[in-house]
Amino acid sequence: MDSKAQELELLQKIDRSKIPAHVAIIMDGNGRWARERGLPRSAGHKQGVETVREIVRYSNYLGIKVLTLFAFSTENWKRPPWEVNYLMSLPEQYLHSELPELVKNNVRVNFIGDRKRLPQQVCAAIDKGLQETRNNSGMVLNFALNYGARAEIVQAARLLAEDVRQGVIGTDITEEQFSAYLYTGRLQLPDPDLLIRTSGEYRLSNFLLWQLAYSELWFTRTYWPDFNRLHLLQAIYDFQQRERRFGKS
Ligand code: V07
Repeated sequence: MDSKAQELELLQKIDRSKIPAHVAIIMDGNGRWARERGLPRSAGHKQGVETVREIVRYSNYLGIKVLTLFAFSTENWKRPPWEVNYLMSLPEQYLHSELPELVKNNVRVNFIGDRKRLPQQVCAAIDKGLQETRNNSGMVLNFALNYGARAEIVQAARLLAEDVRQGVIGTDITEEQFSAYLYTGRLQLPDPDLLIRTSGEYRLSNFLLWQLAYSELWFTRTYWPDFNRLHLLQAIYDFQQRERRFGKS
């Protein structure tokens, strides 16, 4: 069966009224994809950007409301300088080629992470993306860059402590109040319904620890550069077969 036929078959099995509102993806396996082809790691990242283009388009087509992509973790600074430099060129590259289409398709670009360590050129590219899409009302495309969940939680605690000190709120903190201090709370993003991780690793790797509390988790051995719309459809189909209980018995 060719991939178009497989796509149509999966689309028929999927309940289009129950598409997960927020899908988050850990895009792993670019390096291994490259190594297995005898290519430099940068070639894997380059192909990974092609996958980002395809998955963003298709997510929008499916009616996903929020797509969060883990592009660069706070741990990724430990990689060799040439690789970090290459990775830091990707936000600008991606936005340079895709921003007109994102604007046209009513996609709103968003960003979570610590801007402080990001190079100026990356911040400028992000700002341009935020600025040019800020009035869009369609899918939110949320890039996690220099993101770490524990740092996010600690930073939320600091902001909250300061508000307590200033008497803005009391000390009887609720989960809802706390959530509001996270990156995702400040942007009013819902928690992810579905987390996808590629490349056969079964870890959260310090990604959205608070927000993933009740998310369905879906793993595939497929490397990110080989991930395509069929994998996304399969993940959504599997998601729809599960019964979400949110801690209820
Ligand atoms: C990166 C490609 C995807 C696989 C994972 C690592 C490599 C898109 C972006 C991006 C980020 C911000 C933005 C627009 C695009 C990106 C990095 C790495 C650092 F506003 N892909 N991608 N950023 N990879």
